Amino acid sequence: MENQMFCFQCQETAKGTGCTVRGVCGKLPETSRWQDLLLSVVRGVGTIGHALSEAGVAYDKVPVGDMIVDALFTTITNANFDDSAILEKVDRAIAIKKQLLLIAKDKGVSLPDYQEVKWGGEKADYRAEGDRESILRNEDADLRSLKELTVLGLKGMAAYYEHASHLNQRNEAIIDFMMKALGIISDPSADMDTLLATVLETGKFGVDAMALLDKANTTAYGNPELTRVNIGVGKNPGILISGHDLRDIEQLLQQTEDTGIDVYTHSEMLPAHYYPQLKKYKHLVGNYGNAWWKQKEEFASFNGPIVFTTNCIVPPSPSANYKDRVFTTNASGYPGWKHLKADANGRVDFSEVIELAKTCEAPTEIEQGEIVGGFAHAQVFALADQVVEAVKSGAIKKFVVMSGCDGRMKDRNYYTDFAKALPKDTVILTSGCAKYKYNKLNLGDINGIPRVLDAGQCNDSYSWAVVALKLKEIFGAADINDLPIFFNIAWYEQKAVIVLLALLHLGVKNIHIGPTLPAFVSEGVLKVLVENFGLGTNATVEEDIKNYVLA
Ligand code: SF4
Ligand code: SF3
Repeated sequence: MENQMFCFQCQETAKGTGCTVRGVCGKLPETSRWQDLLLSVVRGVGTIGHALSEAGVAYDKVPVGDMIVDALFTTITNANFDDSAILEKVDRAIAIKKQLLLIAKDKGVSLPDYQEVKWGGEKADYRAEGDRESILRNEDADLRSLKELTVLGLKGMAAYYEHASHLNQRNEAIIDFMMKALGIISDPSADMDTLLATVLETGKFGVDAMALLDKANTTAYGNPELTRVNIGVGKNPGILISGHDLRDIEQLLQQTEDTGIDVYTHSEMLPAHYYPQLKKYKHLVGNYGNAWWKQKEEFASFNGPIVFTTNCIVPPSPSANYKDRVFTTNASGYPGWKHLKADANGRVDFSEVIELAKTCEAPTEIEQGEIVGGFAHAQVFALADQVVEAVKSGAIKKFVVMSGCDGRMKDRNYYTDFAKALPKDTVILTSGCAKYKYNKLNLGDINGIPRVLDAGQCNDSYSWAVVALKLKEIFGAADINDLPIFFNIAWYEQKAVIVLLALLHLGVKNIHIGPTLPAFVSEGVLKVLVENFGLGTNATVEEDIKNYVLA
């Protein structure tokens, strides 16, 4: 049977090869087509924008960059299922493309003759162009793999860039690179060497994007600090906020102050509690639930409104009792859920959410206790003497970086079992929603240093790179790979792809990613990654502990 769609960008892809009928995530073929179309237009915009820059033609890059970033982010796994919202973005991208084409014509800049550049953007052609764009247009598996590694890395980079831009931190060099890379992957004649170099350069700009977001978050909200987060509930009605956008939670906290409504974080929003300028709000009372994939049960028992500021959205079942109380912001969207659009100053009006919350019951308690986090680079540096002493005395023998994503597949129990089986002289360094596999296990501490150090969201994996570089300096190691650190990373969506490429750029070797290797890494490309970077995947808990922790 002919494919209805083709998508293989996430770890849960059908049969480990690609979703061809509908997404395991719930993405329908029509939505997939419009996402493909959006990516095609964005590749055209990137190609033209890059050609203009190369020719030294100045133009206003901010709206172009913001559009590219939003479009890439929109196509990330589980972010946006709303066809009409995606098609609006297509229209906007085409309008920008036309403006750039006019500038190129006016300035006499010659453009490559790729289909993405030539296509005129007629509405009647949307369907055909969306179908043409399919990932399978690249017939050579290795070339396709490198092109996809690049664009999936760009999606993750775009997500981080967008959060930073909401806090008024932008970086033209990152946008320039995005456009250059979009141009390279549009070129039908791009060869392996060029594409491999582009993948690696994507990692470099991934580091820059994470550093930019780190600067944006810490400038606005202070450095994350050791924090105990309540996982029980209070008596007031609550609003649950999920996703990664700190500017949104700040605005929600400001607008709910003195209203009698409490605010709870869900999944990747948990680290908001670690920032001094967010934790100061008394009505930010706790974290409700777990990682994204448990949302169906958890949203049902939360009883109040839910706000998604980014992925990961799980489509609700038709009988879900919470369907009428979910809202989205930024690049996220779902048909039938109200989208709250920021105004020109970036202000999001949450009054409708707040009024709805006032009519809802308080959340039903699903657990009690607390979790500890806030170990981003500044907090770890504050503990540096203690950490160095523990390493020197042999109290800490190994650090295991277990950052990344969580997911619903059973083989992810590996990570819980692995955390439990680790010797007591090891410390887990985590970030991203992967932590929910072991952050409630009470794994204890080593001389007062908790055995699970949570830096924050997936982008805060950046902190572990900064900490590793600092340890290298302190211990006078010649190479980052000489440190007693093992990278055993769980992945699900494309933000994990940019984190991986960033780590490769920083020279980290022998990273393990699991629970399975990406379908978009072809055999040929895997061989290159294994030979040059020692990339591997997880085996059994016992084998991995023996070979990489005790070794
Ligand atoms: Fe399939 Fe993942 Fe793509 Fe969804 S995002 S369609 S689950 S590969
Ligand atoms: Fe999680 Fe989606 Fe990847 Fe940010 S919220 S890490 S999966």
